[in-house]
Amino acid sequence: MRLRLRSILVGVAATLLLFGLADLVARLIGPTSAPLLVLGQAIIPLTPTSVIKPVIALFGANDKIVLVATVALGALILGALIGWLGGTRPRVALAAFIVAGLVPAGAVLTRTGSTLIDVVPTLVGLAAGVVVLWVGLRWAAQATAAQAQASTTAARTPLLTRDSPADRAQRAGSRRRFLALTGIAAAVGAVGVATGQSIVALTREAAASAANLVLPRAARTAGPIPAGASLDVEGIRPFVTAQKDFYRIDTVLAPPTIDPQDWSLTIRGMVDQEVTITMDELLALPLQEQHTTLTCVSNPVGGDLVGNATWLGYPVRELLRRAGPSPDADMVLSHSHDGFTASTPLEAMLDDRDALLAVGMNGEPLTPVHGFPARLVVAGLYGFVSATKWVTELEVTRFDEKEAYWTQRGWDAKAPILVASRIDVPRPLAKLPAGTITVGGSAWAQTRGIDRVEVRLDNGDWTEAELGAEATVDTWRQWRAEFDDVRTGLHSVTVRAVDKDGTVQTAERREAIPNSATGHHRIQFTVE
Ligand SMILES: Nc1nc2c(c(=O)[nH]1)N[C@H]1C(S)=C(S)[C@@H](COP(=O)(O)O)O[C@H]1N2
Ligand SMILES: [Mo]
Repeated sequence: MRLRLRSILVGVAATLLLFGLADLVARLIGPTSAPLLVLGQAIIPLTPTSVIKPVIALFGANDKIVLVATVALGALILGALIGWLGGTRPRVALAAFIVAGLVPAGAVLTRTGSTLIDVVPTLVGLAAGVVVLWVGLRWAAQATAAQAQASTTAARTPLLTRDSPADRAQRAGSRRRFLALTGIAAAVGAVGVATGQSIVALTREAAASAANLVLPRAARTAGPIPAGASLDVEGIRPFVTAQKDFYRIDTVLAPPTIDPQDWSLTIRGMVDQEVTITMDELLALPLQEQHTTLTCVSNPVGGDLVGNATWLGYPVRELLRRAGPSPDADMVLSHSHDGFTASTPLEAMLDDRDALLAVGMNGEPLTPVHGFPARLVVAGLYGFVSATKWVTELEVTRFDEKEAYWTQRGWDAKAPILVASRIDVPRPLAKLPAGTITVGGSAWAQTRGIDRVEVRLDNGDWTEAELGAEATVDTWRQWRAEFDDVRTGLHSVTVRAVDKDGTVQTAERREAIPNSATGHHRIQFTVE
C-alpha cells in the first residue's frame, strides 16, 4: 500500500471516530449535543433554494436522511483530503483536522439553548480523532518506509537475500498495527453513528413528553364526515389521513422537545396590548373541531405532500381580538420554537374560515413532528405561509416590513392554495386486465371547494368524474370515473379540477417555486 492511500485511510477513520464517538457520548448528555445532528441542522437554513427544491421534489419527507447522509459524506471526504495531505505534511494535516473539528463544536455551542456541557461529545470525539490521526499518520509512514526499504533491498541485491526473518517480522508488525489502529477507529466510529442515533433518540424524547397531554373534548364539534365522502375505489388515499401517514415537511432534523407546561404563545407587535396564553389556559377555552386539508407548496403535480385531518383548536381570531391588532397591520408573522417563521395575511386569521391554534389532530394530541404542543392551521393557504408548528409567537406586522423564512429564500410572501387534483389509481405504469378501467383520486381547492373533476383517456374528450360528498369546502374530495371497453395497449389518463369560483386547474407546467407547481396529473397504464 502506498503512503497516500494509507494516509487517506487514517483521515477517514479519524473522522468517522470523531462523529461516532461523539454520537455515543451524546447519548449520555442529550441528543441535541450530537455534532452530526447539529451540523446537519445548522446547514439547513444555509442551503440554497436551488439545492433544496430538487431535494424536496425528489425525496419528499426523506429529505432529512439525504441531508444527514450528505453532511456525513462531506465530512468523510474532508477527512480523506486531510489524511492525503498528512501523507507528506502531518503537522499541517493535524492542524487542519483540529480546525475542521472546531466547526461542529462551534455549531453545537451556538445552537439556541445549548450549554457548555453540550460541546463535550464533540471534544471527546475530536480528541480521539486527533490521536488516531497523529499516531496513524506516523505508523502509515513507518509501514510504508519499511515496505520501501524491503523492495529497494530486494531490487539491489536480487540474488542475495539480505531480508532477514526479523526484518520481515518487523515490517509485518508495522503494517499490522497500522491496520489495527485504522480498523478499530473506523469500526468504533461506524458503530457509534449506528447506535448513537441522535435523530431517532431526539424524536423519541419529544414523543415521550407529548404522550402526557390529555386533550379536553371539543366544545364545538365538526360536522360528521358524510359517509359518501369516501368512494369505494380500491387503492384510493383514505379521506382522513392518519397522523402517522400525514406528510411531514419542516426545517428541523428532529422536532423540538417542548414541555406543554413550559409552552406559551405570545401575541405582540402592532397590537393594543401584548397577550400571552399558557397551555392550561388554552385547554380551558372552548375548543372547536374542524376538517381541513393541508397542502405543501413543494408538492409536485400528483405528489403526496397533502393530507386531510380533523383538527382541534381555538380560533386565532379570538386571541387576536384580545390583543387588538392595529388597523395598519396586514400580516401575522408566526414564529416557532425552532426559529421558523410564516407570513399569513391578518385577514385570513380573522375571517370566518376559523384559523385555528391547534392542539389536536384526528382525536389525539399533535405528535412531535406535526407540531406538539400547538400549531397553526389556516385553510386555503400553503403550509409555508400558515401552518407554523411548535408555534410560540404571533407578531402582528406588515408585509412591507417583515419577511418569512421561505420568502427570504425566493418563495412568495402570500400563497393561496391553487385548485389541484391527483390520480391515486391506477398506479403509474400499472398493468390492467381488459374491460372497464376505474380511475380515482382526490381534488382540493380549500376555502372555495371543488365544483367538478374532469378526466380524459388518452387524447379523448374531458368527461366529468363522480365526486365524493363534500365534508367542507376546506377539505379535499375524492373522485372516480370509469372507462368501458378500453382496448389493449398503452394508455394515459389525465385529470383536472374546477373550483367553485369557476377556476379550471391550469395545464401549464410550472415548478414549485414561488407559488406551487402547476399542470395536470397524467399517468400511463397498460391494458393487457
Ligand atoms: N416550525 C415549523 N413549522 C412549519 C414548517 C417548518 O419548517 N417549521 N413547515 C411548514 C410547511 S412548509 C408545511 S407544508 C407544513 C407541513 O405540516 P406537516 O409537517 O404537519 O404536514 O408545516 C409548516 N409549518
Ligand atoms: Mo410546505
